[in-house]
Amino acid sequence: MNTKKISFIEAGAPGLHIFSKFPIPRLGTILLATMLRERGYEARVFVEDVADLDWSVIEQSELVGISTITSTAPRAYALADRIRALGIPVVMGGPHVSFMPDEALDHADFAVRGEGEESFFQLLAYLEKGRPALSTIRGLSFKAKDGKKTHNPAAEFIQDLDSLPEPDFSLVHRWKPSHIYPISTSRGCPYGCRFCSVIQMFGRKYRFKSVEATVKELKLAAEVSRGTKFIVDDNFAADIKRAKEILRAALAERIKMTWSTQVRVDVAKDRELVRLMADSGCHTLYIGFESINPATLKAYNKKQGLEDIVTCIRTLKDYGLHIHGMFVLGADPDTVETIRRTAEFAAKYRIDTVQFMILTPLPGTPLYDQLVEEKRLLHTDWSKYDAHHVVFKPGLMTPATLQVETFRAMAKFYSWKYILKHLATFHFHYAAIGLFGKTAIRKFMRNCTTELQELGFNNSSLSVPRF
Ligand code: B12
Ligand code: SF4
Repeated sequence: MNTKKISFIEAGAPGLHIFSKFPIPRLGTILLATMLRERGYEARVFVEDVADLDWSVIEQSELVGISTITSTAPRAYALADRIRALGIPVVMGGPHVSFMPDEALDHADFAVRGEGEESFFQLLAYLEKGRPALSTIRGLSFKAKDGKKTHNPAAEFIQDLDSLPEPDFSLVHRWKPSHIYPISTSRGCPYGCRFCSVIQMFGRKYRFKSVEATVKELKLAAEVSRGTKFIVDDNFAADIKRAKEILRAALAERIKMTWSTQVRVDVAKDRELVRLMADSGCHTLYIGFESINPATLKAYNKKQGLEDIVTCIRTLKDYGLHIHGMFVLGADPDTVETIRRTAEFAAKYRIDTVQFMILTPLPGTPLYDQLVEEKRLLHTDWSKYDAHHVVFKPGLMTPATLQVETFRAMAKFYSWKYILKHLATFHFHYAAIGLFGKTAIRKFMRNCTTELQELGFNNSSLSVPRF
């Protein structure tokens, strides 16, 4: 068959989340499209959170690839059904279908599990030339001739990340140079937190691009985009020596850019690294603090203590770096008190922005396996697996209490005091985030009314108090 015109779709979020105002595409589909373009294909990428789909292009496609995480899976499946009804074959990929390939094959012709670069191009070769045989393509799930869902062995992880091209954002429909610009410099993470799917998806071995390739990519990013550069690595400084070399080289090359990334609290143990980050234009560090409850940190297998969190905040503040603190609430040792104290902690230590996420058992994680085994999942409406909805029975609270207390904690943090304080100090960006947070919480509360009632919560207790 002919597969010269290929469209990719990153299915849109089911509702508001903290980054809704600043859409960032995941890099998978853009990388695949860039590789296709290099091989002479016509490829386009549609990211629903960036712009509406252009069906006139999608309907002309000879193959469509759809990327999904768990919360976007229902939308991704609806799109797959619609596209297949047009007679266009559909391939799905991404972290949800990697762990739920049977489900994906109810909607798509093929599912690619794990990293897609190798498997996708082998599948294309099969579709175009009939070779290699489907059964030999690692990481591929498909329906055999007798209709049996077949899952080939997993693919190997890509060892040479330098062999991947720099993603071409001009392939993304309605992409603007002012948008936040994502960059990936490494894959995998040497840790093993129980709620995280990164290890199962990208492996525990930390693989990374060379310093030269990374700096070249940063340079290109600074040229083509005015937006903040977001290094999407799960743990940018997992290899501290390498991180420092990159930053030193970026400084030597005088790359002018504002950037941010995700790190663990360990970064603060190396002041030289923190200084290099600040000097090279780092604006915000996104840090998985996860919990102020030591028992919960242990239950998450986070390998960090409360004192590490406090030291980290203090050190980063010494260097003027902003902190986006990510907390995951609702572990078995957590109580209502834990949640309330988390909001107080974040305000007391002047964390700049926070995300209070509700613990979510994502397929592929040890947490998911445990809660399935213990029959503690409330449902599998994946659209609610977005870290803003309670989807399991917590240990020491009712689901409704966890839901409402998390909203309250967010409302308490993004209070009028927070907004006015930032207005008074001319930090308008944060004042705007505070206002957005406030509005979003109210919308969430309204949207969740029915679910909360289903969870047994009393209607009169649903209001978010004013702080
Ligand atoms: C950047 C990022 C974000 C950004 C942008 C999100 C977006 N557009 O979805 C922000 C900060 C907004 C965000 C928010 C959220 N995120 Co996030 N995020 C990431 C992060 C760190 C990097 C994504 C990326 O670019 N990866 C690198 C590229 C190369 O990987 P990839 O896109 O997955 O593509 C590869 C394969 O998946 C596959 N593939 C992917 N698509 C396709 C399609 C086809 C056809 C094929 C063949 C192959 C294929 O091949 C690609 C190349 O190897 C990942 C972690 C990670 N390491 O991936 C988490 C991750 C995707 N996020 C996650 C989650 C849970 C969320 C939130 C729900 C909660 C939160 N953290 O706030 C929200 C939901 C947002 C939404 N879309 O609704 C989870 C998803 C797990 C799951 N099963 O659902 C991840 C995996 C993190 C984790 N710790 O588990 N996120
Ligand atoms: S949460 Fe962060 S540190 Fe923990 S396993 Fe996932 S990527 Fe690694």
